[in-house]
Amino acid sequence: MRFNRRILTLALACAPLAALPTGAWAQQKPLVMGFSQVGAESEWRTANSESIKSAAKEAGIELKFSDAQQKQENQIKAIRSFIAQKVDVIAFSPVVESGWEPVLREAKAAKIPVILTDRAVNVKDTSLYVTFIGSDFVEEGRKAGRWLVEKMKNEKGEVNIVELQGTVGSAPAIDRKKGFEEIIKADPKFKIIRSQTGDFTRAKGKEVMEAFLKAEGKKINVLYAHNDDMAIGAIQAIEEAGLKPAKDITIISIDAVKGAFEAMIAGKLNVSVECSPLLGPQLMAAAKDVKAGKPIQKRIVTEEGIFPMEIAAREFPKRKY
Ligand code: GYE
Repeated sequence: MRFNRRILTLALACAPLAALPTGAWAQQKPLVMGFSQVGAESEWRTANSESIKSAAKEAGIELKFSDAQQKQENQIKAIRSFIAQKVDVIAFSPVVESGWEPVLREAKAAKIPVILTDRAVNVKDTSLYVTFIGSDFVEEGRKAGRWLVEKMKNEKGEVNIVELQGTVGSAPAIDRKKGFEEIIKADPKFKIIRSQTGDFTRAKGKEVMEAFLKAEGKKINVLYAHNDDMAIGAIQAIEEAGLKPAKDITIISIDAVKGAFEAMIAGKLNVSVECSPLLGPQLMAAAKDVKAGKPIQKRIVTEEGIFPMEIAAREFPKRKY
């Protein structure tokens, strides 16, 4: 009898809690996000990871962060592990565009929403992700192209361009090439004489530029690099070949990270098109909205500008990455 009464007292004490609506319970638990990052290949990526980590902290979101070292298989493994751990939201920056359907279908079957950030995927069924937050890479390529067309408008002869592409099959490499070509093809004097991947890294950028210089030498008028790190590596190769970067060879790159500003201020890089890595706050806001069942835009585009060397010193103190 005494035993029963105890149980009864306990049950009564717990009753007010049990009566709370489930939504209120859910709000007390921190939202858990599994994030699969591409790697640590560039200054841009370092700033991006930093932005995501600090924004998660700020938003009170528990972040499970996984670095894929530029390998799709590692990203697929990480996403599967997030599904097994039953996280609330999965976010990732896909290293390449294709090959994501199976794992995204697994996430969907587990009812875990997926947010894409930075890079896009190429899937037929767009219900496999809730939104894509990031830059318009085709437009970045166009900005690079427009800058070059303007700079070379009085040039009568051929303009020989070498191109350092980003990671093969990645959205920024595909789109930055496309946007740039779309603009320069209007004038046949522009010719891309060599184009190869430098995998978005300084080391590869330098190595490939060395090969370009060996093959083409003084014929090269312009270098178009899909990111600043590859341009910075290439600048070293150009100097080692006894040429003057930004003078003998006009250099255009993308990202506008601090390293690019330093190169512009030193007179070694002509222009960098901005690509903002500070996607963390938007990502966390989107995750909260998705979890709260609020409607969310399918595409959230980052706004960005372009910085020629002439204004680099003035802009540098304002830069956040
Ligand atoms: O431009 C490059 C990085 O996906 C936009 O990846 C990103 C690119 C960025 O490695 O520096």
